[in-house]
Amino acid sequence: MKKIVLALAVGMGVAFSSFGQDFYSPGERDYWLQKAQEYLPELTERVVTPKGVVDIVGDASCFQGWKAVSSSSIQAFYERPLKSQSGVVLDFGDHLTGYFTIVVSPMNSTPDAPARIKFTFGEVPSELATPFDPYRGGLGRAWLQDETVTVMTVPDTITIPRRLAFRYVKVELLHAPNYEFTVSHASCKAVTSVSATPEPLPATVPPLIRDIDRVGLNTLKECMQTVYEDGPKRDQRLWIGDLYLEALANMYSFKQHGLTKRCLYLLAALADESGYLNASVFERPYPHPQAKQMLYDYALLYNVALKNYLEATGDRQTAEDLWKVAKRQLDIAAPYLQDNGLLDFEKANKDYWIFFDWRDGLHRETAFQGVTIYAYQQTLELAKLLGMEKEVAHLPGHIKRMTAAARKYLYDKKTGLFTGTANKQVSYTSQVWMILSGVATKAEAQRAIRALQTAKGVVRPGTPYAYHYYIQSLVDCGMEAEAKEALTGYWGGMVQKGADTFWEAYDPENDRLSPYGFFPINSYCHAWSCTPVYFIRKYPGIFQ
Ligand code: RAM
Repeated sequence: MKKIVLALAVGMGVAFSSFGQDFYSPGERDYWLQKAQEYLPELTERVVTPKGVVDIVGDASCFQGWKAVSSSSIQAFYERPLKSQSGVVLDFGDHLTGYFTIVVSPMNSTPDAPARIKFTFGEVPSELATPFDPYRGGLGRAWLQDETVTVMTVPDTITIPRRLAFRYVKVELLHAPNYEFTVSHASCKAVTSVSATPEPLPATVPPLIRDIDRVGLNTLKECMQTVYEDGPKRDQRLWIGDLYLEALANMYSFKQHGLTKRCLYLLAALADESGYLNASVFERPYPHPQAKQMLYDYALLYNVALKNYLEATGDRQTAEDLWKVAKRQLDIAAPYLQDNGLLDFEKANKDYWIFFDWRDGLHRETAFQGVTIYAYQQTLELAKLLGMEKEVAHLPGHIKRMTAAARKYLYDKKTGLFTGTANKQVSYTSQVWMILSGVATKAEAQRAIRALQTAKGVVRPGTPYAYHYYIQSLVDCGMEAEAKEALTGYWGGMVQKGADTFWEAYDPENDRLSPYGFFPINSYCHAWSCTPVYFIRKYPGIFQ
């Protein structure tokens, strides 16, 4: 099977060149794909059974207004006919990613018709209580995890074909037949490619930090499948931005570097003909990219991920193999660099999806300048590690010029805050990227962070993704107490609201925030929110 997939995918790789001029040769693409396949991890399987039955109860004080309250034992549920308890919710006790099975058995008469059962799977209680239809989300409705099964003959054992991500399962009887039956022996074959156990935290670490670390590890474990997925419920694919953060967290926990290597090669093999990386790729039915979906900042962060990988593993071969790809990503910025040292944001914004965060109205100009400088610096470091500085001899000059321009045009000395040129919006993200790129001095960085707390109309991060960079910027500018407070406040907030795994979007002031217009479609086990694992373990002096 593996061989067939590889042949198909390699065929695809070759096809790239037949469409037009390909920046990479078919041989390069095939080799990168082969390397990716070589590091395809085995999934470990574990059969998990439900811990009990719960009621989903409305409670305004709980996350999104719902909570799960233990109601009866699983045995009691198995023994009674489904007809008498349709709508019951089983609780597996923790977040799982895998395949759900249940047994349907007749009670005391001969089944004479099919049975129709609906299963609804939820990562969080609200998914079991919020009607999915009429559907009004911005992403495909089919991501929502409800499945109707027609059991043609009873007894039978039913396995839902799609892989699911859930803690809770609602079981409803649709169109009751003329006979009684039970459902029992519910189980989930849970899968992950994680097989290592990270080092335990020292006994002195406070309980909240322990909880945050535990939930972060759980999030990462669930997302580590045959690639670093962004979310096992949705989108189940490899995105560069998610990989970047997952790889960091993995580096300080499971240390399964083979998965990082696989993902770096896979992204390279599936780059656009221009040589620029597509922001996300799919493994199935054969490896292919989400074509023409390029995220400016993600493409540049690939270089940082490669540098981090080299530093963590010393695997020069991989870094050398992929250096050409990293070098090519630098060119993405080139057309936008103006004589004054500023990048032309308006122009780039037309050509690319410039991301940084899911937050409506975020003005991304300043962060765009910052991430480019940062990626240039990190790529220069990578070049130095590989002895390739000569190939990027233009970088030091660019970094200097762009930094000076950012200081001149984007910094408001009066307020101590960074804003855009025409758009004077104040956001966390703008300050953060001016700090990470070293545009702000340490003193300026601290002043900007303090000014954020009192400035009016500040645009706050909408996702743990953006929050990660905020914490990193606090660490980088020496605001260690603030970094700890921010981490415990934000991720600790999710823990206190009952998170088993960390969420894709989170605003402490708006539990129902959704980038997609309908919160049940959000992912509640999302890769990019696992990074407390990295902070807690990389900087024990600050966070432990
Ligand atoms: C969403 C996913 C993914 C992210 C992109 C930009 O679709 O949540 O994690 O990387 O957005």
